[in-house]
Formats: sequence, C-alpha cells, structure tokens
Amino acid sequence: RNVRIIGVPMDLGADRRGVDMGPSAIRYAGLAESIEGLGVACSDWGDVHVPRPEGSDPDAGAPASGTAKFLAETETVCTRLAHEVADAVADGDFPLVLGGDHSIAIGTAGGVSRDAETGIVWFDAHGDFNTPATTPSGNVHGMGLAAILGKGPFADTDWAPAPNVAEENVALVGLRSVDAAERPNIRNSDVTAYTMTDIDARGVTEVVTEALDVATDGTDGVHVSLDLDWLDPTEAPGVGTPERGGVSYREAHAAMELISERAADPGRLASMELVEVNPILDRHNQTAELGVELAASALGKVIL
Ligand code: DIR
Ligand code: MN
Ligand code: MN
Ligand code: MN
Repeated sequence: RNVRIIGVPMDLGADRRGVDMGPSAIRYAGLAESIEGLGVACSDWGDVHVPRPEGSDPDAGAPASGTAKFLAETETVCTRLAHEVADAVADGDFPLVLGGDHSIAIGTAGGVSRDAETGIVWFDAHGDFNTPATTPSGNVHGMGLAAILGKGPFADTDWAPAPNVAEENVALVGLRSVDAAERPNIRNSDVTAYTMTDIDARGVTEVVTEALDVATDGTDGVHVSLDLDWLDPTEAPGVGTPERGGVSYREAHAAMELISERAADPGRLASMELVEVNPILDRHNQTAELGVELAASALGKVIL
C-alpha cells in the first residue's frame, strides 16, 4: 500500500501557538525518506487549508452551554480532512496525517471510518474526553475523542461523530492527566482506558496487545492516533502540554512494533496520525524526529 501523507497545520484547538508548524517539522525530520527507506511507496499530498486564528472569532460556532473555542473553524478543517482521508482510503492508500493539534483527529476518524468499522488506539497523556460542558480550557484538542464518539452537544452535529466507530472498540493508552470533570465522561463510556499505572504494573507489551485486541474486535481496521505528549517530556519536549511520567523511548518503539505486526495482517492498520508536535517548544526538532522514527516502526521498520 502506498502511504499518503496529509498535513494539517492546525493550532486553533490548543492554547500554545506553534503546533501549526508540526507538519513542516515532521517533514523536515525526513518522514517521506524514512518511509521510502522501508521499501514502502510514499506520496506527500501537502496540507489541508487551515484558517488563521487572527481574523477568526474564537466564539463562533460555540454551543449554547459551555465553551469550545474556534468550533466553526474546527468543523471546516475536520470536514476537509475527513474528505481527504476518505479519498485516500478509497484509492487504496494508507493515510498518514500530520498535526497540528489533536482536534484534527475528529477529521481523520471521520474519514477513515466512512465506509469501514474502525477501532481506535489513542496514545495520549490526556483523555481528550472533555465536552463543552466539562472543559477547563475551552480547547477542542481536549475534546477530540468525546467528539468522535458523539458525546454532549457533538451528538447533534453532522461532522463530529465518526460514522463507524463503536466505543467498545476504542482504547486509550498512557493516561496520566485527566480533568476532574472529564473523569466521569470516560468512566461512563464503553471505551477501555489504560493509565501509566497499568503500564507500570503490566508492561507496555501486554497493555498495547490488549488495546489492539479491543480495537480489532469485530472491526475492519484500526486507526492509531499518536499524541506525542504520550511520551515522557525528556524524549518529547516539543509539545504544548507536556506531562511528566510518560512512556520511554523503548516503550514507545515496542508499542509501534506491536502495531506493525498487526499491519502484517492485511488491512488491519487503517490509518495513523502524529499530533501535537510543536517545534517552537522543541529542542532541535527532537520531537518531530521521534515522531518519524515511531511512524517508521509502526509501518514495519525492523532491526534484523
Ligand atoms: C486538558 C488538556 N485536559 C484540556 N488536554 C490536552 O484542556 O481539556 N490534550 N492537552 O491533549
Ligand atoms: Mn474528493
Ligand atoms: Mn491529545
Ligand atoms: Mn495529550
């Protein structure tokens, strides 16, 4: 399968500026060359157009209760991205989406699940399970998974809930920062959530194997959503909301190698996205380079 790179220079869903440069930073770190080095064909389809925050109204499109900043623009961007991703899948390509803040996952998940039952493994320090009623920040990047699953006011929109993603097929991996009001949103859902404590106790191999079982059970394919703040900030300093106590370099690679094993089973890995890379906050593009390495591992890089 041909890998199709789609950039989304989106920063409207997060407070820290600079994450819009994530796609450039990841390309600069050698993504296409690295994939081609695996013997996998790769084409770069450029960036989805994203409006600038200057000149945009942060409150436009916000639901009556609570807040969700730049929701009108987020809808526009995610609708465009969903179209691009669905086109890639229809053409038989593998969509590899580069963020941008994590709100873009609403578009990726919508596109990849348009005509296929899709499981999701969501690697993140955060739950991204806030709704406009529970968000402490108003930032949509903290609501992406709730939107994909049609929680709260997202249920009534035609763009946010992913068409073919069942909660039972969603696993979160690596949680260590969940807001007090967000917690019941996760608890009262049918997603499976693995915290860093689970990884401490059971090891990354067992946890990720189980997460993949959740995401592949009865589905046509799996979407891997990789928020780089899943890793410890010592490895991935270039993110907007670093949280101490994340997975190590070795653990992250082990997880991606497990994903690649599932990809050997044709069609199981449906799509992947790398999000929240912020080169302004980074050290010498270290986080983008790490993202490239992890994508290569997920796509089948082997040592021997
Ligand atoms: C926080 C931060 N839970 C919020 N979320 C982040 O604003 O909703 N998600 N950073 O990746
Ligand atoms: Mn089209
Ligand atoms: Mn996230
Ligand atoms: Mn996060």
